[in-house]
Amino acid sequence: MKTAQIDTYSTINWKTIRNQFPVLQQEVNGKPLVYLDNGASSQMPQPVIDRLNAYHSNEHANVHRGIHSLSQKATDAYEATREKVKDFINAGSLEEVIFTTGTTDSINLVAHSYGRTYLKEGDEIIVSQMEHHANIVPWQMIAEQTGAVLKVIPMDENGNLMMDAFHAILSEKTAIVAIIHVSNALGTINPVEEIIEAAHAKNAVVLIDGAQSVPHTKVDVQALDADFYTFSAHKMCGPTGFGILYGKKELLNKIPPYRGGGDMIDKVTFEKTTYNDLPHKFEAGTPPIAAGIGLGAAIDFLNEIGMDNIAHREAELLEYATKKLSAIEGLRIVGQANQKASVISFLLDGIHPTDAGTIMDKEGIAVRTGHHCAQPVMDYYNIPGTLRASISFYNNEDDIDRLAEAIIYTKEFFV
Ligand code: C6P
Repeated sequence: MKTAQIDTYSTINWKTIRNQFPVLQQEVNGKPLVYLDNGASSQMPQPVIDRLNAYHSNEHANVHRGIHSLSQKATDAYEATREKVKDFINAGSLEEVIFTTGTTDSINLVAHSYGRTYLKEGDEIIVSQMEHHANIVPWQMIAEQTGAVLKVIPMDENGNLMMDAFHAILSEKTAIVAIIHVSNALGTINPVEEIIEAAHAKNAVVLIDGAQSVPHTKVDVQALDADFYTFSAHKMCGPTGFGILYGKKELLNKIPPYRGGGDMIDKVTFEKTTYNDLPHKFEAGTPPIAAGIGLGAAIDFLNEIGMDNIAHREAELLEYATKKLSAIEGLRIVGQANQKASVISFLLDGIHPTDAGTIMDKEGIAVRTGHHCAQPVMDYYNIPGTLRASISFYNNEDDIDRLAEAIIYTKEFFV
């Protein structure tokens, strides 16, 4: 990821930051925990946990419904998160920030609401070989219902998207381009600026799956000119069950609600229902209020460190880890793209990833094993899965050293 000139970087005490994550202070299987599964879910720092406790202890009430003080307090705290998200990703207005339950929910909202309304037979939806299932399956479902056709941008052996192929696939028939910003399985950072510009030249709408980018670098949705951008709170030091759909206002206004119920309506009669204004039109039912407030605290925490500093620290750790792991005989890194985020997928000669992951867990090392909800990536490499170390800014060089030691131990275990 690109990092700006960082004036504050040298003044940051990463140890103090790490100490704010209580989960990291424990032993697992008798060994100090090394948590390298941040791609699946990152950990919550004390200020986020404290904020959740404060809400549960003193502010719990439903939002947007009560005129009583507690409900207003909860609503204010919940809506403050919308303002924080708007600033965090530089959305044009609060109306463009839709609260969902996560990236999967956000993509389904666009696929079902936009897709079902505007796609017709013969239209094309472009995704890539390295999509997470959440950015494949909803589009397949909509393609089946509408007669639209799914096209796939191939990738090369290193995990770079083949951009010539993308430009060749893109045509007047392309209605939607739905692309992962950073691959969860390979770490590839995709050239989304180029993809968005080219797609817009053909009048296609672009959705970017930012689940693995927003937690790790500064994202400016207006500078990108993304039409839709999606991400999850639990991968950015926030709680589970909460996520964001950013959408351009004119597009969100053009599409129908995804789910019906309380809060998303203006007036309900048995003859006809009219809908609430943005953003509430897409937010039916009681939301995960605590999780939303928790995301606000997580954004404050990330902002205090600075997203450029976070990107810089993770790039340092990625470089350290790549060198360290590359030196281990019989270890193959899967995904060596030109631009990479702090994810290392790897294989050990002759050892199934699940077996290796089990031994590493005994050593207190948490890595993910399997297909990482990206089976087409595994099919491409003709492998059942990988081991994946996904690194966060609160990891350190000791964690990487422990990872390397555990890998060597695992290799010896299976000799
Ligand atoms: N990837 C991983 O271990 P949800 O579950 O809705 O918060 O996020 C889904 C999702 C969508 N896109 C990308 C790029 C993702 O990485 C994920 C979640 C986790 O890689 C769990 S499979």
